[in-house]
Amino acid sequence: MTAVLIIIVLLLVAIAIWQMTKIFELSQFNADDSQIATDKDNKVNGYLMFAFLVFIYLLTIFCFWEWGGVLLGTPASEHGEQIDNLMFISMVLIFTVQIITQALLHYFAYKYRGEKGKKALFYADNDRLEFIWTIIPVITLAGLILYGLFTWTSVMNVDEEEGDPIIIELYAQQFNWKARYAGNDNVLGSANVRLIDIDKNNMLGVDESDPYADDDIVSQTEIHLPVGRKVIFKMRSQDVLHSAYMPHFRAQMNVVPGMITQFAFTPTVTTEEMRLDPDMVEKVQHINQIRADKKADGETDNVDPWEFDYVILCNKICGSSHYNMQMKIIVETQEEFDAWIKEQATFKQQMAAAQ
Ligand SMILES: [Cu+2]
Repeated sequence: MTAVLIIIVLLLVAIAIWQMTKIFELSQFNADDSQIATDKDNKVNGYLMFAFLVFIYLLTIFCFWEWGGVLLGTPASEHGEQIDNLMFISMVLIFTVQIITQALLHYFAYKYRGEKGKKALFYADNDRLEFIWTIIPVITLAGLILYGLFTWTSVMNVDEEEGDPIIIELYAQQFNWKARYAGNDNVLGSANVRLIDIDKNNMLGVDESDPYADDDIVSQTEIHLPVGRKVIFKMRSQDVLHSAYMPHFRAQMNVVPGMITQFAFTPTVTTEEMRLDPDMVEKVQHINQIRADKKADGETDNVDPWEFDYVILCNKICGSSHYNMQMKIIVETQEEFDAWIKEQATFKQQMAAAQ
């Protein structure tokens, strides 16, 4: 890879030197003018502009056709729809403006191509025109920004008093996630990296002397969430900057050493229901097809058909194993959730067992 880059750089440097000598020659008095563009050259360039326009339109259509299927699909949280709408409206605006301006840009490049005897018109200014092309973007962008701000404020509602939320700590560490449930009192016991005790498997540094910590429950492998109940994630990082990314719930928040960040949402679709979602069924089939093809080509011996699960991923490049920093999230009914949480050992029980 480095070798290819070096070759490309050397090639570009050579082209630059060649072009500069050409400019130097042309600027000489009595220079040979065979290199000055003729009407025919300008016409060819004008048509090439049109060809480029067609190329970028076709490329856009091809990208949608080929990779449109990797979009996220049905949102699985209450606020997910709002985020998707904001994204959709922004994209429609961007694509509309892009399609129109590119067509105009390339058409004018053709129409006003160089021609012998053709002179550029000196046009000082036009207040009305300038007013129009200033005010339209101002109104559009102001509208979009206001809409985005309102969406942001409504999504970032982490009010602990509202809607009986369940409180979970997300603990990030190179290169894994851990979750700590606040337990029956729904209050997290205090914690500090200095209290981490590997012998007792107290990997989150939870304070044993804090009574609030007694009923906390630490899960090292998966997060269970009851459907329809608001959850507030309080995030801590042990080492470097991480980012908690839960794409299906349209949730992302940086996890910063030395401070607690938070994000709240209400899951609306259970894992079982999402597995039956037509979009998801198609996506899973597609991935399993790729696996089967790879298996047939002898590229892999991983034959297990993949089954959909929600995930939390790390979205900050935090080190060598960043790519695999993830944990499974299971959204289930309240009864299933209660049954799972009952089986988990509390922090107090865990510490007592480690004595
Ligand atoms: Cu990370």
